Amino acid sequence: MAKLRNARFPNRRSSSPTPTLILSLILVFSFLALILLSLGILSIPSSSRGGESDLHPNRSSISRRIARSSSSNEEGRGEQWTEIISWEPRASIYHNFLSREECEYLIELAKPKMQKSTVVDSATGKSKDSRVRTSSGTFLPRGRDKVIRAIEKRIADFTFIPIENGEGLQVLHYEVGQKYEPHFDYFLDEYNTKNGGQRMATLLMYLSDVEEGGETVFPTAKGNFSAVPWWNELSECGKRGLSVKPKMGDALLFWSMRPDATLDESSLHGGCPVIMGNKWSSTKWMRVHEYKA
Ligand SMILES: O=C(O)CCC(=O)C(=O)O
Repeated sequence: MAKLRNARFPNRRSSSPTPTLILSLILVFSFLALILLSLGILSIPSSSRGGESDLHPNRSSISRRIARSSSSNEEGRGEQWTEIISWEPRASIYHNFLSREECEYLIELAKPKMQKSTVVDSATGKSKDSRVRTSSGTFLPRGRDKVIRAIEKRIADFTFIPIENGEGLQVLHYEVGQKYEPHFDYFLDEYNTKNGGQRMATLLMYLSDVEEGGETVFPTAKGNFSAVPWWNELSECGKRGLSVKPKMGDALLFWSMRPDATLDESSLHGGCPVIMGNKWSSTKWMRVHEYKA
């Protein structure tokens, strides 16, 4: 009987792993996990609402995400990198911020609603027609749909300014000869700062390339602006300051306020006349406080 029992339930000591073996295996796996963590191949999931829905991810998570999408191109946006172009005003370009599909989507959404652009009357704070701004445009409400929500989330991640502080996206269209003379984005009247306070920063996203002209120019930027690599490609207007040539998908971020919250006059900027082609862009103005959309 005893023999039979032994046959059905073989001797544990001879075939099951010993405590020393189990301990060694745990040690080896822990060691491997530590190596993978230190190489960044493995990551510990964040406990904060799934990570992606955070409004304020830290810098390393952004750079990891950028690095990941640039290597696998998983979002169809091409290689992404940022470039500081000026400290006065504080301005940088985020290359390939939007995909071609996102650019085309915004244009198609805006097209049926385009109206002649207006400017703010600094005496009354109300919108008025003006010869300084000859483009056409329309606003797309904040959080309007999934695509816009994804873009607005990306803007918040890049700028560290909460989605709630942003105005709706404005889509602009400039035809040949159309322009926006140099101006400030901040307000000098009380009427326009009641909702959300002052405009602190602007993100200009280029939805199309422009064959000639149409640069965004900062005429009072400090620094040697003729040193930019694209100097020879600029129009006469573009050579009047630090200029950015529109390139589909690129985004230009600049700050209208300094870190000490004073208004930065070097943020004066304008859209040069388009000489050849069409210019489509989208502007996100960001306020100091929540902007009630
Ligand atoms: O189109 C541009 O390059 C400039 C646009 C602009 O100045 C604005 O939207 O405030």
